[in-house]
Amino acid sequence: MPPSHPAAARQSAKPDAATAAIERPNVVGANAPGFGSDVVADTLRALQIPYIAVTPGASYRGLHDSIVNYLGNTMPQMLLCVHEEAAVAIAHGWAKVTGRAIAAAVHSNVGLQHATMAMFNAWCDRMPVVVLGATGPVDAMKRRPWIDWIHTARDQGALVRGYTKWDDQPASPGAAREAILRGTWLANTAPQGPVYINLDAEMQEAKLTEPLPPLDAARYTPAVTTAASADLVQQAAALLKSAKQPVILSGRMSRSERAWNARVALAEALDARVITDLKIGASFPTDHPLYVGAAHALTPDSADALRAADIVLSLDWVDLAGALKLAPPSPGAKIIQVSLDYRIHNGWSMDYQGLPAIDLFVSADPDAVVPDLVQVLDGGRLRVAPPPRAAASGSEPPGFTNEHIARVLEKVVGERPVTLTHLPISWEDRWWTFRHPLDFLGSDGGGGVGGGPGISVGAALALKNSGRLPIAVCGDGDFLMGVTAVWTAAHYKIPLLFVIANNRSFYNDELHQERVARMRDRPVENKWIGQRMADPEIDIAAMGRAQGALGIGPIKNAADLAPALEKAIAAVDAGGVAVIDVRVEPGYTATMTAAMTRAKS
Ligand SMILES: Cc1ncc(C[n+]2csc(CCOP(=O)(O)OP(=O)(O)O)c2C)c(N)n1
Ligand SMILES: [Mg+2]
Repeated sequence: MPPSHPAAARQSAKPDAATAAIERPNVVGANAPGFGSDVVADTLRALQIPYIAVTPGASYRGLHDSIVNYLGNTMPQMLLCVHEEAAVAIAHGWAKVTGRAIAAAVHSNVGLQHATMAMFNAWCDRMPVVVLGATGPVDAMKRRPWIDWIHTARDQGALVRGYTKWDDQPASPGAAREAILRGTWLANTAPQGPVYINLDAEMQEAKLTEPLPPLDAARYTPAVTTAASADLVQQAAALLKSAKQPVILSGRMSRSERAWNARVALAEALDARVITDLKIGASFPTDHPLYVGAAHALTPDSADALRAADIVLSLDWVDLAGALKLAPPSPGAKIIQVSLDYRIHNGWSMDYQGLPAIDLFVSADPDAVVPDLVQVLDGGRLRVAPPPRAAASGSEPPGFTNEHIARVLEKVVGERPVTLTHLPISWEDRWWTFRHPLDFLGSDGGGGVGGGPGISVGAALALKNSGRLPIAVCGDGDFLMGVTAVWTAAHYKIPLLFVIANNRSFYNDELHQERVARMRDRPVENKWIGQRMADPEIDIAAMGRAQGALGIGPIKNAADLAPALEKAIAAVDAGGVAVIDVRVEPGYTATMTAAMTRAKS
């Protein structure tokens, strides 16, 4: 399929050989499609979708049979998941690395209900996922008593329509083929996002009355131009040339190394200061002299840079209006927005954020615009060679916190390439240096806690054989809500290291209770009630072991962390999954606390 997103060009749709050897069916006999669901399976293969993450259910038993017994469980291969939320999160994580959609299959209305939060996360993260669902027979005469009735809904897609790009319920095999072609094309086209296709059980299981014509999937999934017109690029370049203190807000971008290099060239040509966002994947080298800081909301340095700016170039910043509200640039400053995001804003979800005042709007994919800008600007004011990787600096922080995890982890991994597939809420960009677009993949997107484990498993699958060590640093709340994704990683031999920042609490909300107590002049010391997961403390290492991972911990001080990490990394290098329970103290950094309380005030 032609790519519609720069990252797509890099993806090999080839499944991993070790994973491919798992769950081989016996005697795969059928060589001609005989049923409606065979057509669906054929279409997934024609689109070269390598995996379908599944949590099974009778509503799609026809499709299940087609993938196993007709396709031989190859292209796509099933990834069995213990929860639908994990199935969709795994597909989301795959997309975060590759820029392309794989499929997930969920059972009727109930499976879709389990999947919804993960679909919302993928939507807010603008990541493509093709979610296939199913319904009991639409024709009431064909329904089995009770079960087919409770698992049939008039408009199942309504459950997810507010946070998918498109949904459909095709009524024939030909229509199902078209729906999967259209859905996959839409999901992969910028701005990307999940789609939902609901397959009628009756349609799946019915015998084909006549064969469908041959399919050339590429002709139904054309490349979409996402570049800006030359005129708009000229206008943007002219504005930028006039700037004395330009700032780049480096937002949603692909994992392409070429696009990364172009971004660096643009910043250098403009001598522009660059702000990134930990909500999304790495987009600029954090050891570059022009780098200011990353934001959950906005760090103090980033806010200062923004206030001093005379031109702000937003490269699809997630919340441009919010940033300009928190740190208004000087009067008369010009705002340039490069984004296609407006194309999918809808009436249900407000994840589109506030409406920013803009002086020049460039309706295009920033990854396509930046190289054009660099060319038009033709060199620039500054040429800086990136300095060597900064050594961990400053004195040892007190206690045992997420910062210790970062410091020890950085020492243990040394110079080997690492991908941080997920980070806990309380994490600061200065703790880790990003030098490559795959060094960090960003957050869950929608603030749906529990996404971290599944996203990390999908990302780790996409990173298999890349030479990169995937590391998921998850809060204990996040890990526990999505914990069964560990089994899928262990079962399909997906190497991955989980480091759990276990403060035995939904600590984020302790901070909120503290704030409310202060506002109301009530006892702050009760903030832990209804938040702490203690008495008994949950044995997180055992939850890893229970699912086939190496479980280590609890690790209660920084000195024990390095040997634990070394042992865990050896297990991951040998192809396994490891989970380390690190018992950090409850508490957030001052910057994080300030950002949260500011956002709430
Ligand atoms: C599905 C869901 N439930 C609840 C919340 C509210 N919430 C936001 S952060 C948070 C705490 C997460 O705990 P953990 O992952 O352990 O991180 P910590 O704050 O302790 O560092 C909660 C419960 C949410 N965002 N999503
Ligand atoms: Mg916690």
